[in-house]
Amino acid sequence: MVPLGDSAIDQHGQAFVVTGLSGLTHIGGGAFIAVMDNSNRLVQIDVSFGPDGLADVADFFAFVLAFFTGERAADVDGDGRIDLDDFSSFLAAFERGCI
Ligand SMILES: [Ca+2]
Repeated sequence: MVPLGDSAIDQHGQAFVVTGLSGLTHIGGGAFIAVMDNSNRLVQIDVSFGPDGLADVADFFAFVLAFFTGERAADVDGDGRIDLDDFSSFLAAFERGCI
């Protein structure tokens, strides 16, 4: 699991901070487009999956290790803190098979 960054580059090469996203739409392959809330921007997200595309025990152990070592990858909700909300969010996503 790799967290999304908190910034992106626009079509003019200018960096901007990505805030809340919604309206996620698959546009083909591993590419998705989301609407950045309270703005006039669309953000493209490129996603890749493991060979089987499913969450598995290796993903679970990778998250647990990241959680207990305080790695940024464990900040599932992206609020800058690693806490039980992240663990709960991860477990919910893991149960759905999509982390
Ligand atoms: Ca967090």
